[in-house]
Amino acid sequence: MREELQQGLMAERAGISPKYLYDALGSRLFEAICELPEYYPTRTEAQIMARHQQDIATAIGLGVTMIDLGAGNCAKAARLFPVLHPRQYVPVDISGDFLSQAVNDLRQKFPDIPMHDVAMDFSAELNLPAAVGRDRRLFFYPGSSLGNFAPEQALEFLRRIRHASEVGEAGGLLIGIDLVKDSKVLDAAYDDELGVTAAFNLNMLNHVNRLLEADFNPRDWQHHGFFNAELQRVEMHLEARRDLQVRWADGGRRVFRQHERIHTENSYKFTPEGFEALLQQAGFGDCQMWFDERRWFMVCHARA
Ligand code: AVI
Repeated sequence: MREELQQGLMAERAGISPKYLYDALGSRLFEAICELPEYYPTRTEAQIMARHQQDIATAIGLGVTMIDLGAGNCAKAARLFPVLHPRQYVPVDISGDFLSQAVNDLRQKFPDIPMHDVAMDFSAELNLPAAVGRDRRLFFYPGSSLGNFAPEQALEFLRRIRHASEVGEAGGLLIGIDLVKDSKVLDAAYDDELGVTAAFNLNMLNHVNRLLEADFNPRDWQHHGFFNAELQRVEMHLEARRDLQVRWADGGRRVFRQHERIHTENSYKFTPEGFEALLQQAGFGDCQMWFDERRWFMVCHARA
């Protein structure tokens, strides 16, 4: 971790992986982002799922093993239980303690659904325990989190999901995908008026300070979040407000000139055609898509 962080900071174009956005405070700030009027993805996806839940359930079929990637509080999956009636629910998340608490609460509400929580960094590997059903696995990956992978990593990740969903009788994938749209909408969603996204981005410096014993002062940095139309992605950066020097343990240091930036996140946006092509490249078969009225977001089911 320290090695990876130092390499990123020393690179000619400095960068920090977006996974460092999520310490305890960062995770709370992300929850607050999802409530912002400008950040449409969370509520748009929920509307699509609610409006089309019957069609979604018909496409998937009843009695699947539902594997929820990045389950968090499990709320998104739980909303589908009454129509999907999964045979088994398998929430997967890197934060094991938080997950088991959420699953315990959920067991009270849905005592008939067997649940098996898995604490794992699924972006690195997808080796599920033997207790997870092998037939008709439905991988659930909402929130357009796929957009935070670089394109080649996204393809690799989709391939891994496809392999894992055809170990027994073939299953599939239910995924939420954010779409390319007017750049004004995207700019506002990643640079909101209250400055919550700015705080989310700047908080990463406090996290890095703890991990690396570094001396970043968040007040010296400014948040930028904007749509890069050429690369079809929103980029987040932190820009130095003045010439400064950052030091960290083991004698590491870097000078940043005023306006020099650290790249902290990409959030790729897709077209329906582009995403369908990506699914095909990953080896998926039939695909069905549901949209909101503005076509800002889509929910997609693909067969393995
Ligand atoms: C988690 N992920 C899908 C969010 C996104 O929209 O890319 C993270 C985020 N970054 C800034 N705002 C939200």
